Amino acid sequence: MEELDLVVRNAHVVTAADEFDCDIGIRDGVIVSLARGLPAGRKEIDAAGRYVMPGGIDGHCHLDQPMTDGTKMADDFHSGTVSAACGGTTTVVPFACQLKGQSLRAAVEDYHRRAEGKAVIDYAFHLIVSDPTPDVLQRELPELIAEGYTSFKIYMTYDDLKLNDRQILETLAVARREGALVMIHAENTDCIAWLTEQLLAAGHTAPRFHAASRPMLVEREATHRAISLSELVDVPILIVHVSGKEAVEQIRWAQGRGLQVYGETCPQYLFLTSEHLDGDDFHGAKCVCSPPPRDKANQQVIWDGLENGVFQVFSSDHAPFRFDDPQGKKAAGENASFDQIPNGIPGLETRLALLFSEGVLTGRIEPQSFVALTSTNVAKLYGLYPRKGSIAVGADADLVIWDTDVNLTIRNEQLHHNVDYTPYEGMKLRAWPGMTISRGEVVWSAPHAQVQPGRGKFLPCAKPTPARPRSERRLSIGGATQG
Ligand code: DUC
Ligand code: ZN
Ligand code: ZN
Repeated sequence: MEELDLVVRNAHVVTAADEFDCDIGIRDGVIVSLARGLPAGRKEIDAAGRYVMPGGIDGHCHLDQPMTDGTKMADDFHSGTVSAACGGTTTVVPFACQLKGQSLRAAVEDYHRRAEGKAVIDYAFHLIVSDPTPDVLQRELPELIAEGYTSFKIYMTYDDLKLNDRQILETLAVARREGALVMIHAENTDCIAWLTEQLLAAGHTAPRFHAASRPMLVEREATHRAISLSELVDVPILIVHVSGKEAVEQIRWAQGRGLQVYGETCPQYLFLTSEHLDGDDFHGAKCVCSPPPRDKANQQVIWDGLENGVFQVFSSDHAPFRFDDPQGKKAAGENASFDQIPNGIPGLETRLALLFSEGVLTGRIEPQSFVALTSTNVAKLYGLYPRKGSIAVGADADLVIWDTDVNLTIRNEQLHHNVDYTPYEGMKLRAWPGMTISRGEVVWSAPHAQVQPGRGKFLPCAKPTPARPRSERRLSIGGATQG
């Protein structure tokens, strides 16, 4: 047998399906053997006693996304992917966002330019469709889906992004025809606008009123509407960044009716509450994101949803704005009203360790479910599986080797993003990736990043594995085929 480039020895491998002890043999960036007692490789890593899992895939993060309001995202494809790698993530899927009036193709080309030469781990793109003109729907979107941009996000709120119900239906119909997966930001825009107006008129301008302007009801109503529109068109959808009980109830209801409605949640809905928006001196702006964090009872519902299968994916929704920066949270001034604060919080680097520490090590979440939520299901939903998202012969050698004997306090100064704060400052963790391997190369060996800008490769995506309309789905049981 030709010599192996790397052997990760004595690994305690966890995949979404299995848990077993073996050596992992890697050649040319690909896993070529899984066995005990593999011959020596050119390089050896001893993982004895440690969990080795597929590298994380962050299926929802915003990097260097052009903004129209004078703000600027703090992370580009270099700092963002370094930060991801140091937190155990080996693939990111950020958004090529169409600005109104712009062609989708121009947005994609612009976004490629932003990534090239900078990314240190592999990346794919979702599209954001904000201007579904006839040309976009009939020509551009189908062409881009065929070229490997097989998922796209649509918004039900934000003035420069939102689609009305008719536009959503037309866009969903293209997804159905072309086999793409649609991610939906579900919040009722008119309710938010009306509540915002009321709050501002009453002089309630502080960051904490951001949460009051987007109560659970607005998310529940839009989630229900998104589900109904997708049912009408008969197309799978993913409801992204679900924040609490009422939206969970809608998704569970849809799933119970056999609809292909998937759910995503994020660390902010497990670890933050609306009280984090309270801080003095405008500090609450650091946790302004949409939907907003809720309360402890809703956190519990989100934990339950991760355990009981309502959610398929766990993403960061990393949307990085610096706090003390005129292009960041203070873009409209030190004491801007809540509606002028850019939405979003950082979380690429802390996503996996937070869930591992508080989910797996507390026994709330099985290790296999952790892998499914943070890697395998993401790869399947976005057409990156089986190259990504598993530890299997033929898969890319994207691995994370966990240190689970640590006693760590999250400090922003130890993170690698370009944001001047983390919402999780001071939180205690019992696990952190000791090593991240991307296509057989060590990119993070605690406490050092070992990265080469531009080594990350663009990944065209296949059509998503489960994204088939109901009418085309067949479940094969014991040879019989059911509709
Ligand atoms: N909400 C979004 O929809 N996107 C980015 C950040 C946020 O808070
Ligand atoms: Zn969103
Ligand atoms: Zn987002």
